[in-house]
Amino acid sequence: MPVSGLPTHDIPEGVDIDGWSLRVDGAVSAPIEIDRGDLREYPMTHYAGDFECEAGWTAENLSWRGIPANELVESAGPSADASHAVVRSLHEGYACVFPLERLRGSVIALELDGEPLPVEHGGPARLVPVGQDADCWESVKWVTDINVTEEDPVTEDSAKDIALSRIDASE
Ligand SMILES: Nc1nc2c(c(=O)[nH]1)N[C@H]1C(S)=C(S)[C@@H](COP(=O)(O)O)O[C@H]1N2
Ligand SMILES: [Mo]
Repeated sequence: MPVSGLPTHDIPEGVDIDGWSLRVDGAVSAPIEIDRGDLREYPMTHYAGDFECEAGWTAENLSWRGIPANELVESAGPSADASHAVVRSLHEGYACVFPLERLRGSVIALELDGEPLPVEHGGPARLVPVGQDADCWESVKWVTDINVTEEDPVTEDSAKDIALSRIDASE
């Protein structure tokens, strides 16, 4: 039995969660880097929702638990002009750009359906955007870096292209 209704995909080459840590850096006054042990110092929240992939499948009523992204962003002290963030991953080359306000409202999920988030679904930490209008590629698995910026780093965003080219290839 899979841990959830999420289908399992191959873990990209090079994803090695030993020594995983999560940084918040860029346009912040106090960059932070937290490891697995530090995670429990942050408050946790719960979010339940369906997860819909552009490829045509939906996993219904997933129950996520994790740290509100706002807690991490705030603790690093974003600059007054901070407007966006690039979220990066152990998955080399995968990067997703968010307006900072949207990122603040999302969850850095550590648990799925009451279990520690399995590595195949992005453990130890997966970004879960909150709300109906999120795109599947915004749910960055194996998050390692939230890089705060003062302008829209459009050219940094690779997640959508990676996800859509994978969908095209499977059709
Ligand atoms: N790092 C990373 N995160 C990612 C992706 C990816 O290729 N790399 N794919 C995205 C897409 S398109 C989907 S549909 C979901 C799939 O989640 P799952 O593998 O847990 O089913 O992960 C998202 N997050
Ligand atoms: Mo997707």
